[in-house]
Amino acid sequence: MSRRITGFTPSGELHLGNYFGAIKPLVDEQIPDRSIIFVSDLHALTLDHDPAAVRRRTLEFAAVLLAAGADPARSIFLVQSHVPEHTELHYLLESVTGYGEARRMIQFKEKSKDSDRVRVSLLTYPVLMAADILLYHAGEVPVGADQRQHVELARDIAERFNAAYGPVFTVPRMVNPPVAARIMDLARPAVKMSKSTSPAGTLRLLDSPDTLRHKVMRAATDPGSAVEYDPGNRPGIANLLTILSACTGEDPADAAARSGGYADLKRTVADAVIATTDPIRHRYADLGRDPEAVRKILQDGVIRARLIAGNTVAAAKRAIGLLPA
Ligand code: AQP
Repeated sequence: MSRRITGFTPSGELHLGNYFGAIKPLVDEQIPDRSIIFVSDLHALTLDHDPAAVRRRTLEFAAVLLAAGADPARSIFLVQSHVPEHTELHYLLESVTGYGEARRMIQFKEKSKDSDRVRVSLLTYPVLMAADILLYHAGEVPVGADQRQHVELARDIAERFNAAYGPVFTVPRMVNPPVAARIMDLARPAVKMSKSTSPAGTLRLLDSPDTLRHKVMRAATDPGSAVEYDPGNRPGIANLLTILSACTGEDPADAAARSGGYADLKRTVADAVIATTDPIRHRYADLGRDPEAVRKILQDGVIRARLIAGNTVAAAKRAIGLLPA
């Protein structure tokens, strides 16, 4: 059985899109020594960043992920920069990646377009993401739909390396959740909910119940008043129904049929979001009282991760032609 891996970049605050797109699919199926969850702190250095905020959020992300169900007894749980093999493999993989390939990444194009001081790491971080995945021979990568191109790049790099230098890497595949692979921003349903979009449109996992309710009740809706699941023509309502479906497991069209109008739907969605996130907030509050326990879990994770990662890097170095020390 192959491993499963997913990571979270401490560039803002974790939200419901992160939860349904990647956290829940991974924590629901944790298998000892087969599941890897990490805080991708190095990815947070690709845009202007505040060093103190990245450090603080890294520990906060670790605590939120634990509160959301990451179980160190069943998963290897780590911070990316604590395992130097991530960056070591990154360089080796850069040596089998084309500049044109990296430049074609949609996230690079979007995040670089309004900046005149683009960091080289913004161009190359998808290769680091390939290293994150290939390092652990992960066959499955549970992620949201926005990560499709990056996982495809990881596949291409693995196949190219294996063909040129021998079979070192497992070729990964992306796993999307059946619903909620792309939750949209509540205030602007044309863009995905994200750490860096509008606070009003982003349901943060640590938002208070009142804040969550306020944001849902103010969500942008569509002209008309019928509650129908029609993502093409009624994106605002479809997004609310998708969120409801992700929270309750009910089919979005069935939820639409049961709903008594926009206000009624919003009340139901707010209740479902609060019920889903309440246990996370409570466990987070408990963990917050003992940050040392979180640090200890991360230290254990590094030891376990390096046992796998060290072997992969050694094999990759040998295959690509480096003289063993
Ligand atoms: N809106 C979303 N719906 C479903 N899945 C989502 N993911 C992100 N947004 C949604 C998934 O969450 C995982 C972690 O994402 P990330 O930390 O790597 O960063 P990201 O995709 O860049 O997340 P954001 O929130 O959009 O951050 P910013 O604004 O900083 O770029 C990934 O599996 C992602 O697919």
